[in-house]
Amino acid sequence: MFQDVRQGELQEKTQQLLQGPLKHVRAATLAAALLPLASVAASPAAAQETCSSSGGICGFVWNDLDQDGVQDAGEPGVPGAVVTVVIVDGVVNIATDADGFYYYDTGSGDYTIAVQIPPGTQPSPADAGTDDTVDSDGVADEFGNSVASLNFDGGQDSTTDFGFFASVSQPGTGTPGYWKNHPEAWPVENIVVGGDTYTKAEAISWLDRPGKDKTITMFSSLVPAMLNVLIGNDGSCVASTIAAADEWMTTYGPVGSGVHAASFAWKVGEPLHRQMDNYNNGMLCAPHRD
Ligand SMILES: [Ca+2]
Ligand SMILES: [Ca+2]
Ligand SMILES: [Ca+2]
Repeated sequence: MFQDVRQGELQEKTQQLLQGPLKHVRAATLAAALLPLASVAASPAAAQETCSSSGGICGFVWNDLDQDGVQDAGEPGVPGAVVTVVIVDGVVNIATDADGFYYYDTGSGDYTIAVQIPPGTQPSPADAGTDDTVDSDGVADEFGNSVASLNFDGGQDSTTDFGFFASVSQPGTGTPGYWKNHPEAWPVENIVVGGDTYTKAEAISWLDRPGKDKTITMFSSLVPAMLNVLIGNDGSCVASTIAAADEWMTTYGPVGSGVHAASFAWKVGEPLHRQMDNYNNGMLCAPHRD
């Protein structure tokens, strides 16, 4: 009850600020400005599990520690997250309170709710499980937000929540040119391709060697893909392709065997090469090193 009253006061102060001097302040600055206010309403030690306001849209922004997209006991809220509510005639920026809740007092309508992805995190999987009251609803857009839409039919709606978890930091992928020119960056002294062992120097001498031999093309995307995984990049999207390409090199290699572009071998091999090329250029599940 006491919590409700303080929460109500906080909302009112927030609204005054939003409609007054802070109306045009950038979202991030606004979040910082509202943070001290939010901490006034900090709840006792036990984390709240539901919104405490009596009406409008509210939701929970939380640290989804086990990355499953579901709010579990012990997963803390993210205070001070920047929440943008898109309304008919514009946008309203608010911030989550000290417990990770956001509140926007409004009437029925269609809303889009966007939360700035906190630095170093990524959104949880959306709509995991069957219970909308405890799942995460946001999906990443290309502007650094996690976005959900809500058809609000009045009263209170507390189902639109946003989970985030810490991104695993990856060193980033290198292209054949990078691995050819940076022998010091190689994590191994020898590499096995298609059952044959190459020293680092031998492998480098083949990388991107000009010519029409497709075993060189395959070697030049396969070896960098292997190295990119070895140095700690996520290889989940390319693991089966690497295995198939290695198999291809066993069948049609070793490198320098003179496979032509018009051959059946390359009909099978080219899609593998393209996939690894995309991976090496940071277009798949690991970022480019630049
Ligand atoms: Ca979870
Ligand atoms: Ca949902
Ligand atoms: Ca939900």
